[in-house]
Amino acid sequence: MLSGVAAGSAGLGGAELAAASVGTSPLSAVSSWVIDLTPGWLKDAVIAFAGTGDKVVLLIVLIVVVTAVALLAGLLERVRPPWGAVAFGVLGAVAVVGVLTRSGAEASSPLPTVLGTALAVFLLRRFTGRLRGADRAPQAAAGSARRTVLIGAGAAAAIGVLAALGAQGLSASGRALEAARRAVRLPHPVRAAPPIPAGADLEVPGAASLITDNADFYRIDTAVFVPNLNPEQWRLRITGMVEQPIELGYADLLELPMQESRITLACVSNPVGGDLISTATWLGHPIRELLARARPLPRADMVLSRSSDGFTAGTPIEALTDDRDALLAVGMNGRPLPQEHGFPARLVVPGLYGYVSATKWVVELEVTRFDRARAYWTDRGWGERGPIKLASRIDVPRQGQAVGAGRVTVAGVAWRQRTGISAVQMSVDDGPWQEAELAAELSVDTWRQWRFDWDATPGSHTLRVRAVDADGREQVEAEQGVLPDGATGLHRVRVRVA
Ligand SMILES: Nc1nc2c(c(=O)[nH]1)N[C@H]1C(S)=C(S)[C@@H](COP(=O)(O)O)O[C@H]1N2
Ligand SMILES: [Mo]
Repeated sequence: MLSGVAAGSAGLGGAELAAASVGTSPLSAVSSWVIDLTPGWLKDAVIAFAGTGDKVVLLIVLIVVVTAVALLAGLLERVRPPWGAVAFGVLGAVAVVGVLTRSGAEASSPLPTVLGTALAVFLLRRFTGRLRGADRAPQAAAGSARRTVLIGAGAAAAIGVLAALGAQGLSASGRALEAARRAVRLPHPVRAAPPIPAGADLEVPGAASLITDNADFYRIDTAVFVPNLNPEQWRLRITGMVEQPIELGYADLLELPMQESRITLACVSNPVGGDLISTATWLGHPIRELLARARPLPRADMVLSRSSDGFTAGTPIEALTDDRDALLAVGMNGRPLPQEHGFPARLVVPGLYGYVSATKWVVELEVTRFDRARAYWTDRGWGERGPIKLASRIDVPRQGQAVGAGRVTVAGVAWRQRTGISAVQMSVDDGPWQEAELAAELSVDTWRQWRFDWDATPGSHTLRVRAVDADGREQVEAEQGVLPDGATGLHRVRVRVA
């Protein structure tokens, strides 16, 4: 069994190391393959249990499966050769299929997997062959032969694990890419975001800051390993139902007039009171202008944006062409997009949940129709259109927090992108709704801070918040889960007052 695990570990480590310079990493390809194949209910269960640690869970499951196969291969090869080698061959073949199903796969993509499998088979046969030899040898020689195998296998296992761990950091393309990203000089916007007005940021300690730092911005995507897109090779194609397909590179994009917008991005999977929502100052070129150059056919009603790793989002074409200024973004809070947020370019569309609009690592905009094309999540039970729902959240005090009696500041955010917020109200222990103080509005596409001075009396209390949008519509109180098109219900927080 040790022979099997050692050979498997060395094979996997070798494959990951090889993938740092050529082809595709089998771990990354198989994990995204598994994500695509996982049924929606299971995915939801894993996310409910592990949250954004879902990918760590997946990697652990993969490693457990590989280890189990390796243990079995070791046993089999010892007693029934060559069935252990066959087991590794099957595992390798499955991984090759996984690699080849990824979008953009080439003939060289499975090379690391093939090399790793060959290494694993070679080491397995070598170790178990030695052990069989030891069975026939005189006792003293047998003991020393077994020790040699033990040391060799231990070393192979350790080197394999180190190689697999180090491969990501060693990846030449990864390091070169981060250097290229840092070297990017973003153009100045022709339309800069107005300065933040006084009174827009209430700066209540513990409450969400008005603009989220890049490092704190929520991250949601199906990518187990962040795609590495070299800006020199990156191309965006506008295809499908257009009179004039167009294509542009990163340098071309940076020459185009840029605009700055403060937009609050939200995930449809954000539960009531959740933190899958953040705000940044985005720098980008209006997608409307690019589409105008491509001249969409009048019957087209959707743009299917596609990322380099095969993710797709279906956005109503009017949301990309109307005056909301949907952006092909290159900058986030004054920096080139961080790799996890879509470098070199992504879409940011005010008013729509990310899964139908905010494609990161975008490489294609296919102009099409809702009755012809389906996007990644709409194929998995989520709504076809995803307008962001009116919602509000209490940031301070936190659930379960103990506070002193007397004046307590309750504060948070409310949002209804495209429309704006006209009021936020607070209710204590299901009592009457009272008006909270609203911060100044940055834009209708940005969340709005609010605060409420609460005269807290000793005991346990429940605070509830609700918002009213600028059209006078009240936030929906009926509770609905995030599936299929975003949660509704009021955020409530229980606090203890001493
Ligand atoms: N390529 C790609 N883009 C993607 C996704 C993805 O899985 N892959 N997820 C979308 C979803 S569901 C959301 S909510 C936003 C999140 O963007 P962020 O990670 O920058 O916050 O990205 C969108 N863009
Ligand atoms: Mo999302």
